[in-house]
Amino acid sequence: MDTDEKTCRSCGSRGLKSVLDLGHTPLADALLTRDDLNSVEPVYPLEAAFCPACSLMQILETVPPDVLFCRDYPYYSSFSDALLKHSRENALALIESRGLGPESLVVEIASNDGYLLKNFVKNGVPCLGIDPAEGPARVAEDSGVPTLTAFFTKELAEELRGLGRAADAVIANNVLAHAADTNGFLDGVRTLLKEDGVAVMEVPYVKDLIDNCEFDTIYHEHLCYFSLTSLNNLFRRHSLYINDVKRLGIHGGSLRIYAGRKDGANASVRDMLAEETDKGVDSFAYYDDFGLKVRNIKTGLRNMLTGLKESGKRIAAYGAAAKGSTLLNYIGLGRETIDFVADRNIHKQGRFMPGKRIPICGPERITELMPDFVLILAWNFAEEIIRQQDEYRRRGGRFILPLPVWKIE
Ligand code: DWN
Repeated sequence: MDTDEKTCRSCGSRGLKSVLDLGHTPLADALLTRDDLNSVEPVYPLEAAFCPACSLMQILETVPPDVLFCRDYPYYSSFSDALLKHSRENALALIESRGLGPESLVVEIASNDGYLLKNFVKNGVPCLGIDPAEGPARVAEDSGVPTLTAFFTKELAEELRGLGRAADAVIANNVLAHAADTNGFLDGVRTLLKEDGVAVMEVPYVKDLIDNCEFDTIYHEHLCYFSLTSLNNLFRRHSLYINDVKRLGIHGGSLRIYAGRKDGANASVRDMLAEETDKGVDSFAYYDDFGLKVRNIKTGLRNMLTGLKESGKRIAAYGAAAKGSTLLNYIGLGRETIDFVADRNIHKQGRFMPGKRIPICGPERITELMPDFVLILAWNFAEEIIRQQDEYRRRGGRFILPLPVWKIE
């Protein structure tokens, strides 16, 4: 795609520079039903580019949000124990550090199935979830988490504020990167925040993505790939100030930022901004050879897997993750190489992976069928997954971790 036609999602500048073109791909979370197998899936351009003006990496195509996140959205956060533990610790730390109680209000944008807000409900802190995906929102409501089934917009924020629902804390984990209107999203957050309120957001960290070649986390739901520099440029344009930042291991490496209406950046922010400038994360050169590295990974991974298959080995995969769709479609391997994908999310079982149409089943199939190898597509949860598959390992099964360089465990 000619990047000259496109303007930056954050600052509106032209002159975006292509980083990696993954071609036309199906939607990573659009898992197919058996009936869908009789029809052609829609595909969309998937190309990442860098904005030299504000240092934001982003994809060029915007797939309509109601196509991505509403009907049948299959992602439920509660199917990962590690994520539940991470979220519980985040919630309890916030209650403690902000002195939240019965008079407070916590709003979570992209609250999914209530996996995080349930900790506020349990501790008597009034909260409100906002999520457009009907399935997860229903699960949240059924578990006692008040939830609006809606996209978060500046207009919704103004409506809530008008109803007196100003927030002491706005939590937005793994959603800022998904917002089709990045600037409107931040205007909405500021509108919702009380004068001394805090916005707490987690986003995948682009430095980890580039350093560890996590190209599979590039898919149409993820419109932006943030560094602290690009976040800082974006937030300040909306009179929001990042005052604290933490690096996290979750999801292959993330940032958690704490922002507010007042400017009071602490040393963690100053130090990380300085480190990014020192390493060049704020300039295109940092991203320039990413495409070549990814193409080499594709060749190596594809050759290893096809080699195992040609030698008579049986291979399955674990984790019908969105990142798994990107990886399988990019390396071009499907049912001729991988027999099935196991996943413990019951909403995904019985469906098929986008593009390669590999069947998705429950994890019990692994010890039932005993494939020689299991490729872990949800590598960000590899420790938790491998721990569960102890019997498979004891019976001689082996795992393949795909990135940054494939290895067999
Ligand atoms: O931004 C997003 C990230 C945070 O989560 C969303 N757009 C969509 C989603 O991306 P993903 O699907 O790549 O995320 P996960 O959480 O890495 O996917 C893990 C998959 O593995 C899920 O389908 C659940 C499954 N799983 C499992 O079957 N057994 C996970 C664990 C931990 C397990 O033990």
